[in-house]
This record gives sequence, structure tokens and C-alpha cells, in this order.
Amino acid sequence: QYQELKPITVIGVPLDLGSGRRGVDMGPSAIRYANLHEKLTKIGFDVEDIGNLSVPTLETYKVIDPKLKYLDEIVAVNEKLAETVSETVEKGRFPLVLGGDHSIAIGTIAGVAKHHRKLGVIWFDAHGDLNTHETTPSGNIHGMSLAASLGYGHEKLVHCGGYAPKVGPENVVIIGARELDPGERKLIKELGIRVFTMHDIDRIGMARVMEEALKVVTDGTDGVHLSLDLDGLDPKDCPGVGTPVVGGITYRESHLAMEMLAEAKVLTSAEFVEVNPILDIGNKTAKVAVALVGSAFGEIVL
Ligand code: EXY
Ligand code: MN
Ligand code: MN
Ligand code: MN
Repeated sequence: QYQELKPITVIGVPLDLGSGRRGVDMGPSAIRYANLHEKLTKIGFDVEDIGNLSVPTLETYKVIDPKLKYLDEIVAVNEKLAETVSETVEKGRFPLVLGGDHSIAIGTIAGVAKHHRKLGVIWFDAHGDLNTHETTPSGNIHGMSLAASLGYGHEKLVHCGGYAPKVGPENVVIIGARELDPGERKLIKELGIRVFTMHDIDRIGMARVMEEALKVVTDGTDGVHLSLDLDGLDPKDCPGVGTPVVGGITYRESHLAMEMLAEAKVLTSAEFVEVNPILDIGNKTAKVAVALVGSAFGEIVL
């Protein structure tokens, strides 16, 4: 079953503890404000929105380990998210998760992976999110979420949902990378993770990148998760993100990627993360997120 036929459940996760700054906790509201519900119902989907998970705020917690900032709070939210996403899948509904910083991918993927024999993951991001507490330059857990889903990092992150790993490196593809740390480059080499950097996208074009990417995430898998970090797009199109990096994916390239995903009819879960309305201009980034959701769910596939 793919997104074309499934009813959708929207889950908000206003978490900002995984990122170094406030603001992304307002991401879910900004995306709803940009008419997400209307966008999906207009395409013809049955959409329920279960609101936001309850999440602690930055002011009320102190950092215990500077290499794993707010670990316990983030683990608690992700355990709850994994449960909620898993229940959604069990009800035969498509989980559409709104962030919140990218550490929520740990919970989303934990909630989804156990329902699949083998899961593919498309990680659309300027970053690799492949650090662990041993390699992180910031201690921010949003930069560790893909590593944790692959089974690398602090065991409380790796074992979210009570099992590990969630996904194999042979079924992961990163699209849009343009800021990778030494520890991430090492892990990419060791695991042979397919990374399409901005250089690759410039060289071979997004259409070819998506053709290759779709091969990777569907090879032997029975489901594909899209983890879309809005900072994967160029800050000119998406200024309202936690960690902007110049020279990103254009508005049209990102739509082409989503439209090809819709045509492939392989998506079984998705999350849109790192929208920071504080840094945004006229809710532009949230509007892009909603537009991309529309493309990913077949708005223009005739
Ligand atoms: N690689 C840097 C770090 O690990 O701190 C920056 C990570 C940014 C993560 C954002 C969500 O993509
Ligand atoms: Mn409705
Ligand atoms: Mn990210
Ligand atoms: Mn990022």
C-alpha cells in the first residue's frame, strides 16, 4: 500500500531540545497555519490531525552531558512518538509527522521500522545527521538521528522503541548534503551510505539523483520513509530553518524530487522537520513544506 490509498494521520512534535536554538518548537503550528490539512483534503485524502505530543521546553531543563544535550528529555519524547506512530501504522493510516527538530526522526523511524521487514529511508538534508556523542561538534542530538537509526551512537537513542537497528545502510540515501563533519564522512565511508551531495545534484541533475535514490531505498524493502529537513533547500527558498547552509536544493528541484516520489508510489511514512518560524520571512518555509507535502502526495501526478 502506498500513500495514494491510505488515510493520513498528522502528528505534531514541537521539540527544539535537539537543536541549539529556540523556534523549531513552533514548526508544527507554522505548518498547520500554512494550510496543511486543506492541501491534503483537496487532493482527496482522509486526514486526521491528532495535535501535538506534549514536549518539555528549553528553559526548564539543564544540560547534563554537553555531548548529548537534553538526552533524557529527547529520549522520552521519541519513545512516546514511536508508540504513537506505531499505533498509527497499525490502524492502517499513513503517519505524517511535523517537527520540531530532526531528533524526532529517531522516534518516527522507530515507530515505523518494526512494521516492515526492511525499510528504505530518504534523508533530504543539508547535513548527514550521522554524528554520535563521540564525534559531535555541538552535542545537539538533531545531528545524530540518522546515525542512531542505523544503530550508531548512545544506546538510549539507538534502542528507541526497544529494538535496533531500524534501517540498514544499503537502503539509506542522503540527498542535498553540503555540510558534513569528519566523523560523519568516516561513517559514510565505513558503511558505504549513498550520499548525493549538492555537487552530484549540480552534475547529474535531480531527476537522475531521484532515479538512483529510488533504486537504493526500494532494493529489497517493503516500505520507504521520507525524512525531509527543510534546511536541505536553499535558505533563499527556506530561510526559516534552525541550521541554514547556503547553496542548497532549489524550490523546483525539491518539487521534482517529491513528484517523482509520488509517481513511484513507494512512500509509507514521512516527516517534515526543522521549520523555524522565528527565523522565517512571512511563514515562507512552512508554506514550502506544505507545497512539498502536496507534491509528495500526488497533487500534480495526472
Ligand atoms: N553536523 C552538525 C552537528 O552535528 O552539530 C550540524 C547538524 C545540524 C543538524 C540539522 C538537523 O539537520
Ligand atoms: Mn478533515
Ligand atoms: Mn537534519
Ligand atoms: Mn539539516
